[in-house]
Amino acid sequence: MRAFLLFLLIGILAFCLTACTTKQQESDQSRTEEDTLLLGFSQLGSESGWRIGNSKSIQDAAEKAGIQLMFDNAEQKQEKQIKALRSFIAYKVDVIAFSPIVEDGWDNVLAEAKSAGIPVLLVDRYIRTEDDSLYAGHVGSDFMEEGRKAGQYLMEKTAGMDKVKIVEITGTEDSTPMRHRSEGFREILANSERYTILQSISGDFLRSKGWECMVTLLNEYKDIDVLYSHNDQMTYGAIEAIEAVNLKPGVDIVIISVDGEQAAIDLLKEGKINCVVECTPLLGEEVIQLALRMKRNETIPRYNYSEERMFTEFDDDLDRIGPRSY
Ligand code: GZL
Repeated sequence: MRAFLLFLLIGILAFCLTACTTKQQESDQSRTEEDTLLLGFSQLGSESGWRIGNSKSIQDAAEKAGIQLMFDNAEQKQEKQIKALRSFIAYKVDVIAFSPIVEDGWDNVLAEAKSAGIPVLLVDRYIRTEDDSLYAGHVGSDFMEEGRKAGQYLMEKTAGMDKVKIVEITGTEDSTPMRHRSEGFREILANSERYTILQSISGDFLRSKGWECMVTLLNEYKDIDVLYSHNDQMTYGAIEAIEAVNLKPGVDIVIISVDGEQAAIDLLKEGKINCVVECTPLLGEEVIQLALRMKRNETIPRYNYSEERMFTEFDDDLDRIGPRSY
């Protein structure tokens, strides 16, 4: 009898152990399946330290998560981005993510992704479309808020001035950051009649064009009080042009810049830039987590905004700003 009971006990234990192991294997297998991800990412280019930092952030996060990443750099050309998206569709990736260089012209290719059953995540910039079903959500900055922050700094900086003459060097025409950084800035300045925007020229987020724009503006206007530049790269070019005519950036011309690259923070500490509105490129972790959720057919939040700061000459802790990774 004792032998029978012992045999029965061993049998029950063996059964439970096998069941648990299989369950664990199934769980590992299902978790592995769920968490395997082939992500197609179309990056718009390499135009700035911001963009290079953004690409690195996404590539590093994909490697850390152990997912497969098909990464394409469109070198500032929308047609190359569209071609990359079509190749991702042909390759039957699980999820498509991309940073659209401009807001218009995406409906056809995104309709093809939708027909192929591939969900799309917008990264950094937005598209303009009548069909909201063409993408699942967006992750990146609130560019309107960045523009408002620039305006709020300027209101504080120029409180004692009765007339303030501003020039603006904007980013890529028809891109979301260009449109919204302008709009948010003007929304704040509209509260006072003291501000005049003398001219706004696109520098396409490029250092060389930032220099060209500032040379043109300095030749045109002899009484510029403020430069509002939509990214640090164009600001560096503008500073070169300002110094070439023996004006002091940050003193003779107040300079507001956006991004928060290391070089811009260094210039802020030197007093050559007065305000740096942060726009973080470090979106990789969130892109991967959102893409994994999309792979699992989860509904993701439509808007996933980054937390961002502003650094100005009025801060008493500039020396405590840690190293920037872009
Ligand atoms: C903003 C991003 C912009 C940066 C520029 O999120 O799209 O593009 O501000 C970059 O530096 O070129």
